[in-house]
Amino acid sequence: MRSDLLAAVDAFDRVIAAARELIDPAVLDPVATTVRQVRERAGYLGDTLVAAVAGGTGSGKSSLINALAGEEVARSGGMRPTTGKPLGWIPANPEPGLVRLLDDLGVEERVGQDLHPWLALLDLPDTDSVVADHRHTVEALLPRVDLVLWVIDPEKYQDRVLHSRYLQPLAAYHRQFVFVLNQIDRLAPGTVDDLVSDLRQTLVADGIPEPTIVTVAADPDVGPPIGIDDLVAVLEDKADVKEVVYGKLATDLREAAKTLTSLPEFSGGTGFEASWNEARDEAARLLASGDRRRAVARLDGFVDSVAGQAGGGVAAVIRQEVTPDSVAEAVEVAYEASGAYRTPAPVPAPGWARPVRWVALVAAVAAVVWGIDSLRAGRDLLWPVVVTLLSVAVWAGVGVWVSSYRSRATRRLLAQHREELIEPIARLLDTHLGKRLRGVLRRRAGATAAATELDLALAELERRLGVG
Ligand SMILES: Nc1nc2c(ncn2[C@@H]2O[C@H](COP(=O)(O)OP(=O)(O)O)[C@@H](O)[C@H]2O)c(=O)[nH]1
Ligand SMILES: [Mg+2]
Repeated sequence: MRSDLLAAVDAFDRVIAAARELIDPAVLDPVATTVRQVRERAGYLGDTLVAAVAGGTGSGKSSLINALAGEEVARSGGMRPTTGKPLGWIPANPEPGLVRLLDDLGVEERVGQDLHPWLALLDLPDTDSVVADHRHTVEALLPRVDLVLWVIDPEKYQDRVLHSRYLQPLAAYHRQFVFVLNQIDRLAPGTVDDLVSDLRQTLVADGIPEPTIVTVAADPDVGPPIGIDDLVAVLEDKADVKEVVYGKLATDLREAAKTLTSLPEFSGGTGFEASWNEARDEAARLLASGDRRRAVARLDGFVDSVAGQAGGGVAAVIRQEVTPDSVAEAVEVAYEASGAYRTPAPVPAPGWARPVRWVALVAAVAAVVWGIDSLRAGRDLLWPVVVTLLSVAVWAGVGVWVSSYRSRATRRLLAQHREELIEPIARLLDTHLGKRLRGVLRRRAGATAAATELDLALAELERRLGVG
C-alpha cells in the first residue's frame, strides 16, 4: 500500500514537472505543496502506530507512559521542565521508517519495548512550556505522527491556554486526537461522568466534533493504575487510522489531481497538424505572390486561434514564445530565403520574329518604291499596293502576336515560379514557426500524458484501499 502511495506521489511529481512552465504558479504551487506533504507523511507510514503524548506540565504524561509500559521508563514528578528532552517508548525492533522519524524529530532517548509491538509513544516537552512557538512544534509534528494523546489534568481541563492556543488552532487534525483525562482517582466519586461531558462540550466548541475521551489514573496515590486497558483498547482501535491515513492521503492526492486536470491546459490538443498545414500553405501561397502583409496576418490569426483553443497558461506561453513580431520575422525570413522577392525575367520574343518583321518592312518599302515607280511610268498599281499592304500586315501582325505571346508566356512563367516557391516557403515557415508552436504543444502533451499516468497510479492506490 505504501509503495502504491509513493508510486502515485512520483507520478504526481512528474505531472508537476511537466506542467511547471505551462501553468500559473498560483495554481500549481499549492498542489505541489500538498504532494510534498503527502510524500513527507508517506515517508513514515509503517505499521507502527505512532502517538505523541502532549499536555501541560504535571498532567501525567510521563506517568501515563510508565503505566502503559508497566515499569518506569520516563521520569515522572521531576522538576519542571520534567520532560526537557523528548523520549520515545518504541517497539524493541523498530521499523526503519520509525527510526528515521525519531531521528528527524530529534527524539534521541529511546526505550525499546515488547509489550505492545505495534505502538510507539513519544513523550513530548510540555505544552505549557515557556517556549513561545511550542504550538508550532506540535503542529509540525502532527502530519508526521498518527495520533496525539492529549493528557489532561482534571483540575485544568478548562485551561484557556490548552483550548485557545492548542486545540482550537489544530482542530483540523481532530481525527488524530485522543483525550486522556488523567488523575481521576483524585476526583470525588460520581463526578467523573459530569466532568467528561463538560470536557466533551468544551472540545466540541473548540471544533472537535466527536472527541474520543478516555479516563485514567496513571499514577494513583493508592493502588494500581486505572483505565489503562481501556486506553490500550482505544489505541488498538485507532491503529486503523493507518488505513484512514492512507485513505486521507489518497483523497488529498485525488483532489489535487482534479484541481490540475480540470485546467484547460490538460484538455484537448489534437488537430494541430491539419490546421497548421492549411494555414502554412495559405500563407506560403500569399508570400509566393509577394503579399507579406496578408501572409503575416494569416499566420498571426492562426497562432491566436491555437492559443485560444489551448486556453489558460498554454495560451500565455504560446503568445509569449510566438509573438506577433516573431511571426513577422519568420515570414520575412521565409520571403528572403526562398527568393520570393525575385521575379523571373520576361520571356523573349521567338528568334524568327525580328528577321520576319525586317523582311516585311523591307518588302513594304520596296513595294512603295515599286508603286511610285509604276505611278510615274503609268503602269498598273494593283500589285505594288497589294504587296505593300501584305507586307505592312505581316509586320504589324507579327508585332502584335509577339507581344501577346510574350506577356502570356511571362505570366505562365511567373505562375509556375510562384507555384514552385510554395513548397520551399512552406518548409521555411515550418522551420521558423511551426516547430516553435509544436514545441509548446508537445510540452502540454507531455503534461497530459503524465496526468494519465497519475490517474492510473491513483486508481491502483484506490483499488488497494478499496475505495473510489
Ligand atoms: N494522584 C495521581 N497523581 C498522578 C497521576 N498521574 C500522575 N500523577 C502525579 O503527577 C505528577 C506529575 O506527573 P508526570 O507524569 O511527571 O507529569 P508530566 O509532567 O506530564 O510528565 C507526578 O508526581 C505523578 O505522580 C494520577 O493518575 N493520579
Ligand atoms: Mg513528564
